[in-house]
Amino acid sequence: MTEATYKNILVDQDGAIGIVTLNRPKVLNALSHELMDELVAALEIFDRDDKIRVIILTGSERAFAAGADIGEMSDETTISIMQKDRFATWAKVAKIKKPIIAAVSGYALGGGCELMMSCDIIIASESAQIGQPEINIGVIPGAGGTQRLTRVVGKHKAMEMILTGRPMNAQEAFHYGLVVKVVPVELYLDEAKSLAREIAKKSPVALKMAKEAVLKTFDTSISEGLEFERKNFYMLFSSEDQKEGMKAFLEKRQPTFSGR
Ligand code: DAK
Repeated sequence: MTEATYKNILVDQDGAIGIVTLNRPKVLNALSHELMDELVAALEIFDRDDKIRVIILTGSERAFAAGADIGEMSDETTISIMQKDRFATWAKVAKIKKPIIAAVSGYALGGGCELMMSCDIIIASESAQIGQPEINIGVIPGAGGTQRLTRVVGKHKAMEMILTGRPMNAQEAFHYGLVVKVVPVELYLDEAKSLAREIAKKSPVALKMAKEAVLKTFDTSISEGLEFERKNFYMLFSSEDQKEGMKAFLEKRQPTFSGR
């Protein structure tokens, strides 16, 4: 799959920032199989591209994504949905090694919320509506919602959201630590880009090690996590970026990180 063949997403580059925009406006960016295949392909290309240091994932002002494509799912059976194993594709988003910032406006529902939570930092516009409404169509979250949402907002809020299907607005999402900043609608992408530019100045090797260590929190004990962190910390002392970063500090100048 190449950029020229994408039908459901747009890809763009702004300096060291790779931008993927979900683009199925007629169905509020419903996450069809084809869209997810394209999204994973685009993210993996950016992940391998040395010129890209940070990725932004966004949608439109009206919708980040209103969920998996219900039309595609409605006739599935237990066996057919298991055999398709779409989860394997979704799981690849969480395996991207570079930082991903989600710039979210409008609806981020169901799979849209789950996709957003697979990203590393979330910036929201004031219009964001974030939730897991699957209960309203007779199912439950299937791409990580019960686990990732609960770990961020806590058991009781997650239960309220998942059992009622009611979304939270941007301010609530900020209050619960799901999004790091809420800005007026016209600014959410600029805000994400400004954050991405700040992060893109850091050592790409250190960013990768830091992301990996933070994510480790979610599937390990504190002692194993601390050990993992320590090993990544030690490993960075074999990078040129560590030498450059510390030398630049001592020489009172800005570092230039090569990613080696
Ligand atoms: N799928 C397909 N089409 C959708 C859609 C969706 N999720 N959401 C909206 N659309 C379509 C609508 O059908 C409508 O199409 P037309 O009628 O114009 O042809 C168009 O987008 C505009 O939507 P509305 O007319 O409904 O617009 P409103 O402003 O009135 O309402 C809304 C916006 C977001 C409140 C409403 O559209 C809505 O409730 N949408 C569904 C939200 C939802 O239930 N989302 C959760 C879906 S379940 C898994 C991976 C992922 C998942 C599960 C497993 N594995 C890897 C195992 C995820 C599951 C889900 O996300």
